[in-house]
Amino acid sequence: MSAALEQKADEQEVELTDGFHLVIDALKLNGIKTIYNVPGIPITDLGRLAQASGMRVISFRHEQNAGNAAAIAGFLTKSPGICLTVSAPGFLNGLVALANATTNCFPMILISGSSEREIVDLQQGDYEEMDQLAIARPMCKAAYRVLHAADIGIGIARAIRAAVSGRPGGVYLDMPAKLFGQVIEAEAGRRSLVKVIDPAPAQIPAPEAVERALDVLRGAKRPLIILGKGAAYAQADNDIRVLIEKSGIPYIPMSMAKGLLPDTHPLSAAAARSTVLSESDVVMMIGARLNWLLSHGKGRQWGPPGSKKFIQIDIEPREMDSNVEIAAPLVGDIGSCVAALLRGMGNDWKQPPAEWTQAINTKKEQNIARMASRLGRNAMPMDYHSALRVLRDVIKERPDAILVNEGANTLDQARGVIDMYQPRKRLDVGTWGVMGIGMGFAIAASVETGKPVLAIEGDSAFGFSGMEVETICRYKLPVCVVVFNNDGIYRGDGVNLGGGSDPATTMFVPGSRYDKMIEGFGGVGVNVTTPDELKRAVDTAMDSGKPTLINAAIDPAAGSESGNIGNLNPKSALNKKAGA
Ligand code: ADP
Ligand code: TPW
Ligand code: MG
Repeated sequence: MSAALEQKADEQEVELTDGFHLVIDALKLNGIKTIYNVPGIPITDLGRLAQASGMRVISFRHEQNAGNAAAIAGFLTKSPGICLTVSAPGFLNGLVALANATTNCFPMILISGSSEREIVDLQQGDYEEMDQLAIARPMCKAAYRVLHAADIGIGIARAIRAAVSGRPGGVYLDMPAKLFGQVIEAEAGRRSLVKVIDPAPAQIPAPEAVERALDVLRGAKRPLIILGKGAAYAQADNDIRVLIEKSGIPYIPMSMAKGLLPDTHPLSAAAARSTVLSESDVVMMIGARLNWLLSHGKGRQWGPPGSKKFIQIDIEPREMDSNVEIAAPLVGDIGSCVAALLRGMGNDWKQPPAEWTQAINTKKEQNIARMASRLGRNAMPMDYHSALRVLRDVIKERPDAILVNEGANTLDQARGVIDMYQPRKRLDVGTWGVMGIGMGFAIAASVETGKPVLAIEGDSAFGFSGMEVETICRYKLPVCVVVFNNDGIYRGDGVNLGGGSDPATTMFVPGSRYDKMIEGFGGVGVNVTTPDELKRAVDTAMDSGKPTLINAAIDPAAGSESGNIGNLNPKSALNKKAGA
């Protein structure tokens, strides 16, 4: 504090504030109620004071998990999730989550404490010194630094706006240690705060773009809609359902768009996915990118080259033509675009030809029957399907529970087997297929929604964030983790090709008991080997709301290399034995 200000405060009893309080006040002014945090110099007191001020502060064991929690909080609420970390290593740990959030278009703000500019810029070797702003910049949508307490209000306003407007994404906010202790007059501080008005303004599509899209749709004989997680994020649930039902166009949901309409909806073509992708003539993407998850909109999966026209609804104009030509780009926010399409469709919209919908239904019935016979088997040891049948029933009985899912086979099989019934209830590895989101997502899902959470985790996937079961126990969250324990990555029967005594590179300790981990923190651990045991254990956990970890023993030989995406593995031309 400056001597003059100190004296003035003493003499006139002027009310003072400081950087710590201004950060908290700025967040609260903007409706932010929760911080996902790992304490340490220089932000320990920021967490404490935030808690003292009535904010919820959830302290994690590792910043990556706190960052993933903030990211999914952003997806679930359309308000940026806040992750708070210490400098250099804590910042770097959080950065993976920030980059992942940006890739997935989830709004979050990573606030990291940092060292003083004078020392960092001369590289004089401060405690946890790093030029964090420079490092964060290419990993996120925007990156800012605040140097003066009087700028905290503006800094946080800019961060919020950058995170949620247009295509949402991650924002980095650098706060050097000195900032927190800076003192200014409280009145000046109050005036410096900014309540962001309309942080994510509606982006209305151009009328001619709407007409163009409707023209292309009208000309379609075999139309298809693809719903992506942008559609789930947009929270235009009702209009999207009306659009699909009024148009009669079959749709497939991308993984995190499952449940936007119930997966059991008659127009869902998910069970005839390869048929509709290859045979459709017009495809309208709503909040889904033509990236690797849709094989870039080309190749065998999409039928003969030139056989399709694409309509794409997206808020990001540069997404158009990113992989293939978009015949009708519809740039705007999904709520506004879908509403405009509905208005333009009028009351005499012609449903797609019956041959198309009938062909899809025939295919669906075949595939559903095939799946049913796989699900009906009671393999011993359990395979993926016998365990997932049970979890499918759990979600059917408790459709408002949130499902978190990661792994390879554990992810791909669960996505196919478990129907979702409500929007934004399925949270998974997203655009990167990243491992490690599990416990962070589960914790934030529970904190943000108050709903029970079922996390279905491969044993490898779980390991990336498993220490956070302590956090789940500490905050007494209603999270039930089911570890699909097949003794390894993809499979538990790998061999050491060198013949030595070391285990194979993809193996873990066989017969591990992950359930014992949570018992150490006062949670409920259960080991199960049959579908009946699994069902009982999950039901008990979901009824009680007690933190629970169920170790589900899965046949080590049941999985396949990389789940459904084994084709993406490069193969050595020399060592034929290495590939699975
Ligand atoms: P998926 O993986 O489910 O296919 P993607 O993450 O690839 O979904 O695509 C989501 C898309 O949604 C992004 O291109 C993003 O710009 C867009 N998006 C996100 N929110 C909105 C919104 N409110 N309005 C329009 N587009 C949005
Ligand atoms: C950050 C590579 C993809 S899937 C996976 C790994 C390590 C684990 C698969 O084993 P799991 O599931 O979870 O036991 P299952 O049922 O098939 O046995 N590091 C990061 N992200 C990714 N995607 C990997 C590594 C990977
Ligand atoms: Mg495994």
